[in-house]
Amino acid sequence: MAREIQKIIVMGLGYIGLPTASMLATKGHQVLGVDVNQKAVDTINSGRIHIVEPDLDILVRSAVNSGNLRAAMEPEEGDTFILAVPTPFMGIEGNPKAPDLSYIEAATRAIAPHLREDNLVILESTSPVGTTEVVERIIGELRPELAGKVHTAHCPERVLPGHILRELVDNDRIIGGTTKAAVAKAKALYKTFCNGAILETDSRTAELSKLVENSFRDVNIAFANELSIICDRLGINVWETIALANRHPRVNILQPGPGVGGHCIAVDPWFIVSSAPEEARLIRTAREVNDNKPQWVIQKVLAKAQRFKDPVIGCLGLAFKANIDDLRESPSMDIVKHLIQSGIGKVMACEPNVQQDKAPFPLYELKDVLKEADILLLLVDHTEFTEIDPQVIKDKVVIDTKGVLR
Ligand code: SAJ
Repeated sequence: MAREIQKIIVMGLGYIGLPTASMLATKGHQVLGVDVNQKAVDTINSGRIHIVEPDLDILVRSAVNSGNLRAAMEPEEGDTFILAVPTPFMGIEGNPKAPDLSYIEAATRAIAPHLREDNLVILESTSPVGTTEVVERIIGELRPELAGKVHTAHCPERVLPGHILRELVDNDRIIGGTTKAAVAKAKALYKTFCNGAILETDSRTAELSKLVENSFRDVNIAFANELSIICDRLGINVWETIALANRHPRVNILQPGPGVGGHCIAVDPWFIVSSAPEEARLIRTAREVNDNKPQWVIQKVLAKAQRFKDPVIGCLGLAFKANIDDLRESPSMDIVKHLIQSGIGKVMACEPNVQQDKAPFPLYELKDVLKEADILLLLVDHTEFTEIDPQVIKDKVVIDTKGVLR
């Protein structure tokens, strides 16, 4: 059967929407990407990108040059609509971690006037259970004549920042439709670019599966972080302990660090807690363990700093994980900001992946930090830091939150 070329409207041109829109365009679909940010729209239309992700610039350029991808501030009619907008926290007093669905609701309202019978609406945004039904309800309210005639499905994104393009193609994909027809339509579309298995389910199960994936990782990182604190108290090397325990055929402990950053793993578990506050006890505790780790690191540094009259504290790494430049929700940023505010001494932060104008405090070259620091705090396992010669730092107080300066 010949592959159907569709007109696809992608709402939200961020880390998920833009790669997905470009990928679909390079597979021959006519794609309109929609974003509320005029600058992002202009940048994309000129074949460039406004976010950092390896090789995305090449994909976007080729999609725009082919004529199959364009960006705009408003949607239009199409065959399939993909919602890839953020789901942050509400941040309200009393329930600060409740999910904020306003972007999804606004995107649904924006596409509603353009919907036609037999259209498919796919929610890709990570969402609390029941959100796909909310999308369906809004459409039903705004376009009652289309009730039961527009298909809706949840196809959660699962790509790892830094490897988005590879994982977009290779990962298995969950498709949760509110009807069987919705699943079949979504499956046909994802098959045009996805080599992984397409796994079919209902929308609520798909929503929870996505949240569960990130919660699984969060709980396991919390286990590692708690172990690191226990080992510190007992004077045992946590990295060696984990490496040894992981030699058991059914043990696979993750790695401790300065805390959990990024906009997914530190956020999504709260959506489960929000839906089942009494039941999600372990998931909530894991979040709290990970959120408290930066404070523990800060206290560790402050305690070591007592030994010095005017300590120079070298902080290695600000990004939320290794070999990326993303500072958002980074525990390292919080730690460095707090150390600067504490006035304990001179804080020299080093982040080789970030230009000075992107950082809210002075950045230093690695060689200067290694020369001047009394205390060396390793926060991110960037390659530049894992290659530091142990001889150069042998006389310093080293606090290594990632276990790479052994
Ligand atoms: N981290 C640790 N120890 C570890 C692993 C990670 O402390 O052993 C920390 C990292 O340093 C970072 C945070 O966890 O601060 C999150 O990093 P990550 O690499 O685990 O995940 P993200 O946030 O970049 O992407 C995750 C992925 N989810 C899973 O692996 C289950 C990705 O597949 C999702 O698509 C993405 O969330 C998302 O968008 O939901």
